[in-house]
Amino acid sequence: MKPILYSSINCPHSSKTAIFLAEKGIKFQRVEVSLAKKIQKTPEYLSINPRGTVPAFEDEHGAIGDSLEIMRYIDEQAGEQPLFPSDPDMLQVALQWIERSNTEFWDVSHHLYWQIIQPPQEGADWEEVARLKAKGISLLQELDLILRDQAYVCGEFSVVDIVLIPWVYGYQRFDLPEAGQFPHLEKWRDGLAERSTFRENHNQEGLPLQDFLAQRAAE
Ligand SMILES: N[C@@H](CCC(=O)N[C@@H](CS)C(=O)NCC(=O)O)C(=O)O
Repeated sequence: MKPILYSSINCPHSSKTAIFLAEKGIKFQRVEVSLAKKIQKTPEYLSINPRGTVPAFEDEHGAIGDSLEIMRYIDEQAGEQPLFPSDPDMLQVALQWIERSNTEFWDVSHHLYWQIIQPPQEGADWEEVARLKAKGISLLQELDLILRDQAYVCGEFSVVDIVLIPWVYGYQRFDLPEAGQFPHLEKWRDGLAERSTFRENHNQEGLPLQDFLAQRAAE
């Protein structure tokens, strides 16, 4: 069977997983699980991923419902070029970056979204916005310093670059960073955004789940 990525447009975990699969040369079908319509909590989807989240990946061996688990599985299965570092110390560094991307980078993006793009009825809390932006700037500054001396976050292109790009790229919606503030980071970000794996897989929408299931039942 052709592998399936169950994902949702604008979901960073889905985007990074799709980019990772493409970088590993996996040809997959993308199926859209609309979060707005709460499709992730329907019995049909829960039977694929009982966690009720996207992304999930399915191949002839079964389904996996977590982005890190999917990426580790694929890295072992496919492609000649591993994207997780093989050196044990470097692997720990990479796993720490993945953890930080899921916590610190996520935190800034998530809360700025709910302050600026979908503000509460009483209006944005501008002190909170300033605090979140300052946190975002310090994270970007940290990356800019690393990228001053090397092309990629762990030296070689790796899973860490892939997991960070949806956040760093997404921060631009909040005018982070300001133009010219972090030249090394901007070069890295623009370079990654030029890769076809990024352009073809970041924030993409798949075939709606119901249509996909109907099509599969008819085969
Ligand atoms: N640890 C999970 C987190 C996935 C996650 O939080 N996905 C969000 C969308 S970006 C989701 O499915 N939210 C819907 C929900 O929790 O109901 C992973 O990395 O795959």
